[in-house]
Amino acid sequence: MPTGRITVLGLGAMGSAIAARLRDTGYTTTVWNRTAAKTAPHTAAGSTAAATVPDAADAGDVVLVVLLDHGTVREHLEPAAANLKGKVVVNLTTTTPDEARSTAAWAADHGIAYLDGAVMATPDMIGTPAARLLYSGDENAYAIAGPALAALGGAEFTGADAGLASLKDMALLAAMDLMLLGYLQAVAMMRTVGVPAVETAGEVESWLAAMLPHGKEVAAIVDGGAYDTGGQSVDFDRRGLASIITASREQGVSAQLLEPHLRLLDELSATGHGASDWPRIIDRLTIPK
Ligand code: FVH
Repeated sequence: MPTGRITVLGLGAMGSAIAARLRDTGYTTTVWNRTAAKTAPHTAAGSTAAATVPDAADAGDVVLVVLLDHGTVREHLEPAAANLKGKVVVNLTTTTPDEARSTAAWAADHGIAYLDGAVMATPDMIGTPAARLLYSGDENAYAIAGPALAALGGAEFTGADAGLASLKDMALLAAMDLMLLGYLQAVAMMRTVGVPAVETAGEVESWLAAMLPHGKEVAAIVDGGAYDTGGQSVDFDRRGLASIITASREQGVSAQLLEPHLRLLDELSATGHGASDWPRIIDRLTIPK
């Protein structure tokens, strides 16, 4: 039976799933939520409800924060700083890397061991091997909270920079976002001739599955940094993309998702890199600090 007192701040969809999983695993759990009525199913199942965040902080050795956003987290943690001193706080709320670093600095100033987490899962996946949770920040805090965190799903410590978990989360979400927009572009094009989205979805899935392994080749070109492998070039890609844009427009479909990509390739070509490997586009994505 696990020992340790865990507090969960926030009982939305994700916080509720996390509190339930920890309770079911055998942890003594205290919960707090702005809308107090949401604590009822948890107290009925064996958790204790705290009336205030400071009370909730007092009741746990490890405090998991699953609130809406960075502002909400700081709004509720700051008044409880004295109660959190000497404890482990694991913030699973989605934040940006710099927001995570800012909360880590605030925690350090108040003697709080801070871990920032990123949940790569939906609430129904919590407690299953399909859930992947990333953590960064205080490694000692990770060692203390580790057994409880392992109950939530696959746990990975990504490094001492508190922003790393969030950065990886955001990077993977960026990849997903652009991929799903590509899917919608294909659906929009095929819909113009009456093909239902579900049929195009199957086609896109097979096509992307065949193409995805090439991602590692792209990565090798970027890591090599020379962009001279003689593979698909910027100018070759420009011609291909121009055709896709024209085809979209011919079918009455906007190309506004594709146009920024073409602009980046055009910029590369105009600066003398038309013969470079197309992944050189990454240079256009990097903003000098
Ligand atoms: N749900 C998911 O699939 C995703 C998976 C990836 C990571 N996210 C992040 O997890 C955080 C919480 O998400 P959630 O799904 O639990 O969100 P909600 O169900 O909307 O619950 C939000 C909770 O935040 C409380 N809250 C909102 N505003 C305030 C406030 N000003 N003061 C105090 N608490 C606040 C809200 O309380 P209430 O509305 O019930 O009173 C909920 O407890 C989030 O960062 C996701 O990005 C989940």
